[in-house]
Amino acid sequence: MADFTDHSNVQRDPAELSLSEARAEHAALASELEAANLAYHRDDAPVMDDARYDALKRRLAAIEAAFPTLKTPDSPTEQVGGALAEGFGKIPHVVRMLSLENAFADEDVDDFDDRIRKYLGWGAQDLSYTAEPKIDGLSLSLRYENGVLIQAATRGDGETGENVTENARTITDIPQHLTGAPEVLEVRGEVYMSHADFAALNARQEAAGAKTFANPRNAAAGSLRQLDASITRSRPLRFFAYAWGDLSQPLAETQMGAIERLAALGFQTNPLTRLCAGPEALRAVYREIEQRRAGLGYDIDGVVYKVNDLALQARLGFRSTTPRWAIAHKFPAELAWTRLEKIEIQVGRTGALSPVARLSPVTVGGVVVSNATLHNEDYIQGRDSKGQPIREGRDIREGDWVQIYRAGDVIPKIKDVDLARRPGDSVAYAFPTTCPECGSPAVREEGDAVCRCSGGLICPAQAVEKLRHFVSRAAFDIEGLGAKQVEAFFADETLPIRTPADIFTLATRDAAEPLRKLKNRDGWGEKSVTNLFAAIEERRHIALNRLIFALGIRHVGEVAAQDLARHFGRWEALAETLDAARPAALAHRAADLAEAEERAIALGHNRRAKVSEARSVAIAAADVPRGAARAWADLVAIDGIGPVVALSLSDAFANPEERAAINDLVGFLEVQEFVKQVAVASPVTGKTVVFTGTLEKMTRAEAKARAESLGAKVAGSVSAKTDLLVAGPGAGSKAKKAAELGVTVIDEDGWLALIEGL
Ligand code: 3BA
Repeated sequence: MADFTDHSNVQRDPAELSLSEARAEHAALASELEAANLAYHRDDAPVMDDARYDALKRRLAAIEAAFPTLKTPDSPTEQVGGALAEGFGKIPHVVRMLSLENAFADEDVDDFDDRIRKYLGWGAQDLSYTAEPKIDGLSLSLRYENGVLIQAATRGDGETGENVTENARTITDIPQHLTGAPEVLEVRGEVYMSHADFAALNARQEAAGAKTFANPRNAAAGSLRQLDASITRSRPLRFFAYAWGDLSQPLAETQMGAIERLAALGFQTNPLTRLCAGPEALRAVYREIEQRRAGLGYDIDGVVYKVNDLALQARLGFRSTTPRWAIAHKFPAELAWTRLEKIEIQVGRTGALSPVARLSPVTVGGVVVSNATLHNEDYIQGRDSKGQPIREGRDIREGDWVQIYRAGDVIPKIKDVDLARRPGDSVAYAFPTTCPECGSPAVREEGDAVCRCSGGLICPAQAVEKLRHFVSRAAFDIEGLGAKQVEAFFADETLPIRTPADIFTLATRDAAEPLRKLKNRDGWGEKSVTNLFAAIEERRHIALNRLIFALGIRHVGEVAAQDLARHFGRWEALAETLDAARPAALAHRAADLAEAEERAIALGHNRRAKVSEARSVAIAAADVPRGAARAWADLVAIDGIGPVVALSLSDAFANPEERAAINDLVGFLEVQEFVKQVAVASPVTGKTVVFTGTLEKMTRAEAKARAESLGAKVAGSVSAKTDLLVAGPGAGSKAKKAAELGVTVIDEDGWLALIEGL
């Protein structure tokens, strides 16, 4: 991450400051950080994003390094990153709490309907949806057993939430007892605060000299997450039910029916929930709800559409974290004008140079915004990725007045620039040609919108971002070693962590006990250090997919990592295949380059330099050994792994520094073989299945997703490894080959019978 602050004046080297200047800046920074800490931890109302927080803290540390007398025990640099929300127990969700995919444009609604029809192989048949306001609150899952409320949990990360049972019991909309409910019933919905209650609460808070809340959502979150339930009781929270989790018996056959059932059981359900026959009707409800928005008396931020038929919902299932059968159509984001003070460059994990606009702080939709993304060089210049003008071609410069918007929880963006207010002496922004962090050349490859630092692990920004990624939740997820801590370790002189492998030598690094070195540093105490070492030790055993994801290789996300782990099973198998495939990977790149050049030449562009590069790579890779070709074919045949991912992996493994870091790391680990996560052991678990011919009761996509969710591996072609061929009408060569190899062949009905009831 880049080292910056968005103080409007250019930052001076701390060594050049006088003591009184340093003291003044130190005091200002310290108070800003303290306010941010309180806002974040106590009020659940962040006033700045992590990047800015970190930058301010680093500036403070730099000043303290130059003026050690300013470093007092109560300095924010002496405080631990951020006390986590302690005090609430954790509750694993029996049924995961998913997220909602967002739609912004009317066309997205048609796409949603199209995608569903395609997935289900649904022609012009009726397909109805529900539409309901999207409440801007926080999700809560309530567990009832034999009609008695026994547990309430926040969403958390979707897998595990916080136990807020005592607090939920104080909410009058939440029944403590139900009559006629299934034995087990988890009701899910949104906790929120009405506008009137919010205003009254803030008035009371103000009169009592207590802090006020920025918006109803923050007030609701802050009120629900009180360790003292009597405080929650005094806060007027409400609850709308709209979904469910674990169930001993279905609630109904349709979404609408289920909502009606929840209402009959005594829950508040949203009165604007409507049944719609298709996208056109959905858009009509969207406009109706949008019109009534201001008069509702509570905040909503869009309309949620869901497939009405629950059997279809089940068939559609979900993709990684979002159901295929639901979408949130968000209202247009709020806009605000402010001055762009400075354009700064952040360097990401894969070296991408991302321009960020440092703004004069402005409130957009209840949140103070002081940064916005500028995407890339073209975006600043007023062009999109295809070279078409955006903002009618207007560029963005330092000192410009820009219009900011926030869509959902994402980073604020810039919508427009006001040329009438552009200062006379302004100059076009010159995108850097070297990495601002390490000075290495920044290169932009043919067809890539992004300019990248070529420094690799030499670049401190890339190295630290890789580490942050390495410890992230879906990667190594080491308790007590989050992004903030790992950054502090990266900068540390006595006991540094510069590479992932360093994490695993931390406890035994040198003769002088690391415990003593760590203790009293950054708020570490004896207990937290011991816990940290234990947590690291625990992670020496790591799942293969987590390890692959943790390496932070470009294009290798959680899903690709899972696909690779499922295919190779063992780390060694992956590494061996990648090594073997290297010559073929290079040949693939050469062919790609040559093809791009041919196209360029055909278009009359002069690209001699590039052509010769392509040639030299092609020559280097001329005779691809048979084994390499086979390994490459093995790699790109994996479902979900295309040449882009395969090449990126190959490059990472072939890069000497990167490979050394990977090997060092793996040397400390015991990589577990990939285990398929299947809810039920099925007759197809671990089997390799091939679908061929026409399927009549489901689409290929659905068949594949279903087979995989049952633990099967779906392949595209029949080989000796195939266990089962599902052949529909028109099956040709694959059926023949299966017969030759003695592979079991069944038809679609046979397949459905096999997996029935699972
Ligand atoms: N419906 C939020 N998720 C929602 C059940 C699905 C869902 C929501 C919704 C996933 C609202 C994501 C968190 C979550 C319960 C998972 C709604 C609203 N439906 N009406 C489709 O009004 N905010 N949020 N909550 N399960």
